[in-house]
Amino acid sequence: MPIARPEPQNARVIAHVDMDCFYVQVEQRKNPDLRGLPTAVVQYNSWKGGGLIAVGYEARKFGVKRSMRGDEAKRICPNIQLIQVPVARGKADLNLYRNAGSEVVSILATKGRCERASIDEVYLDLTDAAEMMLSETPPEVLEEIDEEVLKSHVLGLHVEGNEREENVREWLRRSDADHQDKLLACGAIIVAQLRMKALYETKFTCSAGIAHNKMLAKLASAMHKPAQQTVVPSSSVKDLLASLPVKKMKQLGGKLGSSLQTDLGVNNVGDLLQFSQEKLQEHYGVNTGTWLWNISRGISGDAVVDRLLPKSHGCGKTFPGPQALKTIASVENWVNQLCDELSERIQSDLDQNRRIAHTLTLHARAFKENDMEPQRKFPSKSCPLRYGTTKIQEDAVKLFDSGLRDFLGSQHVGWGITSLSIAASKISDLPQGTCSILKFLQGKIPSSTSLSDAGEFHKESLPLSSTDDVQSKGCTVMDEEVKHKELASEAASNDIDTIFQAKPLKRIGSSVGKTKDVRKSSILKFFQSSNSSFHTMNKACERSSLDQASSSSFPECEEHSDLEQIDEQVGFSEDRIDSDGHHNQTRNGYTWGINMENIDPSVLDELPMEIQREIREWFHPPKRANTSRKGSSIVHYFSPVKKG
Ligand code: DCP
Repeated sequence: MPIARPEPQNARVIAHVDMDCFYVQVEQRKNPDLRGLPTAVVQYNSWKGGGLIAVGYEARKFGVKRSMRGDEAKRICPNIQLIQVPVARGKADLNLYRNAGSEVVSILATKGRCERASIDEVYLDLTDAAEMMLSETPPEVLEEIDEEVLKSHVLGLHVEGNEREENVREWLRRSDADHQDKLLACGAIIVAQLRMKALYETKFTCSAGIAHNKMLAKLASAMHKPAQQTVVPSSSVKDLLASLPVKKMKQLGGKLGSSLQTDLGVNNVGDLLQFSQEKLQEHYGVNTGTWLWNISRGISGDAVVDRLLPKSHGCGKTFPGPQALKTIASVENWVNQLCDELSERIQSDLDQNRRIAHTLTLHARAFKENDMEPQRKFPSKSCPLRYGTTKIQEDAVKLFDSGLRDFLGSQHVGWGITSLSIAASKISDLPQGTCSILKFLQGKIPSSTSLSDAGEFHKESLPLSSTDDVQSKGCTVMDEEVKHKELASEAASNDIDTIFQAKPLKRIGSSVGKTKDVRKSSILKFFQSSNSSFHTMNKACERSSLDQASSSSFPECEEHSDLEQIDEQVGFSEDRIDSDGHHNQTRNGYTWGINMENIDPSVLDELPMEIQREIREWFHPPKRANTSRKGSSIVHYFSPVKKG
């Protein structure tokens, strides 16, 4: 649902930058012989020559379109070069394109806040850079204006033939322009520079829109392609929207746009101007009504969010017609392959960006034979995400089983799956507070641990890997180079099991090459020294069998329609009386016997919320036993084996 946000008071300069025929450009960079030739990238499925997913501009001249299949494209453009998308695990592998997109993003992000909106497009907030240019070197004092800037399209600017560039130059340098237009002129210069830099460094061209908000910038970037840019002065907004079909507007492509057409007779966005805000609110509610009123005037306050990385990772596969999956074994096979890819991607996100995904979701499309309730959909299912391919696979299969049970209900009929996808979402940065936790632990841990060694502790809070030779960091100030290495190395760890295997760690900085038994500096060690009953867990950890620990627990499913039923299947926590008569809460069968009073509460405050909640519950169990199951991530961080 669109959200109505007023424009901020001060004028902004926002750019939307979109790569041109992106996958084709990536393939042409890989194989320069393709440059200049009509080219398209086709999907993995080779039926009728494969579906076209990207079409180069040379091929577009022949009428080749994305909706076509390869055979049809060949008919209308016999010389077309059809490049199959790379394949891994029996499906399209987009890593090549993702990485190419990241190359461009890293250049575009140098001039202001940057939001990566998709694999090949970003929004930039260039307000500060434009204001600075305006105060230091406004366009009117520039002796030279780059040709690329002069090729800009300025909406509403009257241009004629050869005078085009001259007219643009004049517009850019107008001393009598208002502040908003002057800012846009600076934005146009900055964006042209960024596009040139991207071309020079990556060999990719892109197109851009420059306006006062995201909505207008996005509309503008698509107006002149490839390798061009379009500026939207405020004075041109009314004309732009007057002739813009509603379906072309983001958020109006679906039901809302159809309703505007059929119920209100609105075909172009500008037609909305005839309706009062109250009238639109009456029809569509206060928020959507206000949003419609706003957009018809070019008002949109959405901020450019500082995000260079995707909000979630997902991968899927369709199985159309006869390819539908009809057995559990075939579904599991595909779920495993998808999980394999997902696991690799979230691991690389962790390694490179120190980000952890918290939720695993499985979506599917399905049908039943002789369906009596054709409208019943296969429910999407979610559970907390555990790192490690095997665990993700196990959980995803269980999510599928659960979804299938709900989908079939009491019916015993044949079924088929026509699409499967899994996603890792709720991605957050690794907690920052580990440094002071380390310092705290430092004080608690006797023996050889010195301040300079504190760096090793932080690893315990990560989903870690089985890298033998992992570098670690100190938690005080590091120089940039060290930080850089640290990101790669620290995150090279991907599975908590490793930590419990006491692998030697190699440090960087002053103590390079020094090795250390990680158990000596482990959070577990601290817990152990606090209370000997922790022994059970530590032993379990050393056996390093997170997989075993979790193998019997059903992942907690969050299904958006039927939670209760899932809860019955979750065997996650129970209260037990131990042999000494102590009341210990157990999780998956292992025992915690630590006194909450021994832990500085401020230290717990630095752990992720869900872990804090869980730890606190362990020590102060709620009256009802089974309430600590949701998002019990510490189990996923530190999962030991079941108590024998
Ligand atoms: N893509 C895809 N499947 C689709 C649409 C797009 O796999 N249905 C991929 C291929 C595109 C890339 O995403 O190259 C970016 O999509 P765009 O919609 O931005 O289109 P292009 O960049 O290919 O062309 P344009 O120059 O028109 O933006």
